[in-house]
Amino acid sequence: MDTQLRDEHKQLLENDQKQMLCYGTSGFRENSKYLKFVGWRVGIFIGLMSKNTNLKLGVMITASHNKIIDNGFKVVPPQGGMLSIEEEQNIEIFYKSDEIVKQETKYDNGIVYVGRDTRPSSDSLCQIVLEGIKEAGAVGINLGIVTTPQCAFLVYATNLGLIQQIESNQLFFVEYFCNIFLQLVKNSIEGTLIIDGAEGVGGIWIKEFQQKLTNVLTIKRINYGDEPHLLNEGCGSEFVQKEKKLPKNFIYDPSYRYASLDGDADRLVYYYFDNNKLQIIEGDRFAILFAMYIEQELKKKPNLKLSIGIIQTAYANSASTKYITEKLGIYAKYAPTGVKYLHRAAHEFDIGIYFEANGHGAIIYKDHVLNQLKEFQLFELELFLKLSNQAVGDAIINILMTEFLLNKLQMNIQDWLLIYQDYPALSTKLYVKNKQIIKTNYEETSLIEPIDLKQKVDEIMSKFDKSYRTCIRPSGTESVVRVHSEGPQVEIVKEIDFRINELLK
Ligand code: 16G
Ligand code: ZN
Repeated sequence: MDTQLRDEHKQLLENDQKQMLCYGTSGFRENSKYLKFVGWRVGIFIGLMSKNTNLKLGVMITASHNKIIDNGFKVVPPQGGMLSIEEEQNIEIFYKSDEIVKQETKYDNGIVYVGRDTRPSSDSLCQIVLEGIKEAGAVGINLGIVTTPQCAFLVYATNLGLIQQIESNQLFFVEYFCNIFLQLVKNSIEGTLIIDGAEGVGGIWIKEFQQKLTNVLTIKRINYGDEPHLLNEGCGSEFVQKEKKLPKNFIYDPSYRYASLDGDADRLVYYYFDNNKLQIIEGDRFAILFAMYIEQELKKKPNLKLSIGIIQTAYANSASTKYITEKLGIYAKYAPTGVKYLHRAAHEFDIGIYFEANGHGAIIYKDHVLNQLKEFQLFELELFLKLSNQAVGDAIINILMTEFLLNKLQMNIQDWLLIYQDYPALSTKLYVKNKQIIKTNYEETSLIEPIDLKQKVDEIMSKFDKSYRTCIRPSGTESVVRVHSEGPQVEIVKEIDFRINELLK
């Protein structure tokens, strides 16, 4: 079976003049027609990994906000989060190797949970992953259609012993978080929240939350997955945030709050629409809202010393970074684009808050934090942190945290937008043949190679005030180079963007 699948795979790639796949920013991701063999090898690899560690692992089958024809595999390590760099390299080597060398595993048993999104290819890819797991002599458990953060949380919770048998406990995720939310929010929250589910899995699972929370939170769902063939089309967070357009089936009411999820429910944006103007709450503002409340609570107990850090990427609006460091007095740090880098960097703090501008994000905290909060009688903050999904950034859970805070701080979306004003910014992309020649520093804030390009960029930038910046980086998901420029005046930002794009052509 292995040889046959591998030969088929290689032939297919050769016909289309494609290279073997890489385990990239968000796992293996490609057009689903290339993924059968990949899924089989991923299954074997993870089965063996579970048998070597005696821990439960997970695989999520999704291509998130990408086209419906695409799909992918994201491996969920025992503690949630992402694989280490070494493990990523190992899985890629394992997939690329000509033959599987039989190996003795440390333990006889292994368990792997497999979740999938609503894509048409997801079911058959799930079956092939399960076969791979079986081939490795481990047990594969089919979680069915779940969100990416739900899959990660179930793996995390089962390894912690919070949950015994996932098979008979599909709703554990919903019950666990609704239970905490209902302890936090006693009275009903005013207004209506419209959630755009991107016609994907998030829209489906929101229904469970909607029913359980009906006494405290009024949710209306749009694009909730009854038209799964329209996944991410004209709806969802990627569409709203990148195109700066309202999702299909939008229901206008100036008193409503709006939120959009992406195709696997790990990204979230909120927005406000009035007078024909759409104003979007991106990741930076979630980080600030969460941090403001945490700071406010911790200030009540000056003897409680906890380190807090906010992790952003080079795409964060500089006005947000300025607000975090100057107004909130919180340490802000950049990590490279991609959840895995932010998640890792956030672990350096007692309480680490990370968000990408595109709406991926979470609060993660060290083990001792909850006990300390209890000791200092900060019970509400303890509950708030417990509400955050520790396994990975979670759009649905971040909605609950946001709804609690807006209500608690008596803020509406306009107030949230008024906390600070974004600098005008422009993000553009340019199709290039060889994006790999572009190298940046670790934070992706400045260009390192090619040297002559760097010199030209520096020359352009030297003509403008220091408050203007531009970053150029190769995309990890497309054959493009991305340019992000910002500064106080929109006309100048446009000029910078134009000149940089000309250089790259
Ligand atoms: C992936 C990443 C996302 C990142 C995006 C950048 C995960 C789960 N997803 O979707 O965090 O923002 O790539 O794309 O890590 P780019 O490299 O094309 O700009
Ligand atoms: Zn996603």
